[in-house]
Amino acid sequence: MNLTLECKRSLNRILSRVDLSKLSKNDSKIFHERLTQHFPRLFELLVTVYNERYDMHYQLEQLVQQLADSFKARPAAQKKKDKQRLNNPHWHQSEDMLGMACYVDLIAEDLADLQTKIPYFKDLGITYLHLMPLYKSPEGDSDGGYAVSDYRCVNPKLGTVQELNNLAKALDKAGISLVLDFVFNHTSDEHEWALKARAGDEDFAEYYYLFEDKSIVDEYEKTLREIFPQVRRGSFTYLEDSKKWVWTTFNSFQWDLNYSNPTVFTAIVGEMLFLANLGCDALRLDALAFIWKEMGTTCENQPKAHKLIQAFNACLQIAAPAVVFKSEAIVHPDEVVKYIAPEECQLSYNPLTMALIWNSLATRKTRLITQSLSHRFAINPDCTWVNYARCHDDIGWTFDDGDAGILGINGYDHRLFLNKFFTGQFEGSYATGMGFQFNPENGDCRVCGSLASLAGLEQALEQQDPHLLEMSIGRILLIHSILLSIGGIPLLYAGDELGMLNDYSFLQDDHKKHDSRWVNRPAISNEDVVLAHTPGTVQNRINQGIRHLIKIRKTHPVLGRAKTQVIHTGSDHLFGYQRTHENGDKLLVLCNFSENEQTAHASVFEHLLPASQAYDLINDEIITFDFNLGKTLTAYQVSWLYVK
Ligand code: OTU
Repeated sequence: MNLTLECKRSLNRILSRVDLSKLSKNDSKIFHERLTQHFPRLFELLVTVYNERYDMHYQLEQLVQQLADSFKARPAAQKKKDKQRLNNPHWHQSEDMLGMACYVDLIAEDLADLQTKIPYFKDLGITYLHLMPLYKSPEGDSDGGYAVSDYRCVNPKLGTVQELNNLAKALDKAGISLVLDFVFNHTSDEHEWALKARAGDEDFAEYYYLFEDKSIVDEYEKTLREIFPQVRRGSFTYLEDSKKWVWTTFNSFQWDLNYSNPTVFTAIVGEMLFLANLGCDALRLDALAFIWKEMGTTCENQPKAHKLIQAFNACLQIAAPAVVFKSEAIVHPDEVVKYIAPEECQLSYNPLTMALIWNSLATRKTRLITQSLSHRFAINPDCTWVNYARCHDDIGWTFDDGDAGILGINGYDHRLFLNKFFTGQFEGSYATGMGFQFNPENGDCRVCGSLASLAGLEQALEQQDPHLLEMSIGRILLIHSILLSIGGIPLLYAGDELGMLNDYSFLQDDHKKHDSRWVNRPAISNEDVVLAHTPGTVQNRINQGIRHLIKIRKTHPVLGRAKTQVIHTGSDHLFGYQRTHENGDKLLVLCNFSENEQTAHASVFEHLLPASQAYDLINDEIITFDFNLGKTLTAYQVSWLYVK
């Protein structure tokens, strides 16, 4: 098939039928240019996914109309940003970038009040703010907002769309990019589409996966992984009223959207562009691994899921190119990287580095992080990792069993150990965490807990033991030092910069007590902030330590858009990497993952040759290389050795 010819014909036909009259002359010119550039890709992708659908060409027409309408509705300020970002596609790689994720109502009263926190964000250096889902969602349990009842309506408890708009403007003025969730794998069962489907509307029934025949459900179940086995076994929920099974990968009130129906794709593009037009800079693609289902497979990371995400990306390039996608694929590392490309997701969470940092903290060994990241850290140079240690979710141990196997580590057994260690069930463990979604069938489990509690601060404070305190502070700063220096956007989870501990109050809340992820979603009060700003407190040492590292990052381009190479340190307890900027600047990073003094082999200095001295950015001193002794680091010490 001659795609280009067919594509041209298709576009011409579409253009003769859609109504572009509402676009201004200039907008019309831009829209046509972008269509010419991106329609061929979009066409090819949608033909691949929907070639068997009788209504595919009708849907294409609807889609182009949707793109034109959304572009028309795009505020002038956003259009201006489109231009700027197209001229500066690497904006997310700057050393100035620093992210934070927070819940609006756990850090402020509501959206209006959040504006009063902007000075705090600015003072810390935040330039990228992910506000956890703030859309209309069911009362009671809404999976922390990840069950969306209306993408175009802000949760009334948090405010209004107008207030969100105002906030977006204020953040923009403060140089902070706004990141919003694009929860497109599922809607809540209270979304208008779901309500209509439930009421028997045939068109809307096709928006979801509804089955009367249990044997189809059983057939799918054979190869599916259970994501929330403690919510309900399997991935389907029986609807008593309509006597049907509905696909619910997560909670029973989160209905998976049926993307095999192209109407769903078009409808969701409309919702996506509505969010883009609110003035956000990035959309976090929630649970993107699950959007395509194929019987006989795990229904995760399917090739057509990638095609669809690329198609969404093409739509964004046409109607809102300032916005980038962030992939939330918390899956096997081989699969994580498949979502990362300028044409798919420009940003991605880095779940492997996250898991391996915690792993090294538990084992005090760096063999697995070194072995894994030496061949897995590099991604497309136009794309950016989002490096995090904690977020609102659980921790899953998504390292590769092959990488572990090379080192003689049995992946399955090792995960059991990590779960025990971080839930404090392993003798000598310093961590205070909780299990999440234990699966009795395979023993699988994930871990929850705040960064500080998992790093030992909770236990140290309970025992009032100065040595344990020192060690936990050391771990907390070590973790942040890696996020801030390894390459990518460091993403702090609000409260971690204040040393916040686990919050057990969720156990008293009927809507939350079954979901231990709430233990790591503490409300942040002014007292917490004051404590962290009071000299002499543990929290202050953590806060000051993190701020010191942030300052260094922001003033050294080698910590921004620069290459990362993991190195061998000659010690099983030290992790090291080198950053190289195109201006010639180099940085050698060494981190000690143990409570004891450790020495890196002198060969690490070779990465900085021909220099014979480097500037220790953290300690603010010049160090001369000792080619006989190497470099010794104290417990949990980190060295950032910089050569201009
Ligand atoms: C995401 O996470 C969100 O981050 C969660 O907060 C939501 O509950 C969920 O989607 C549903 O919207 O299962 O435990 O990559 O790890 O997508 C977290 C696979 C989750 C999953 C991830 C999901």
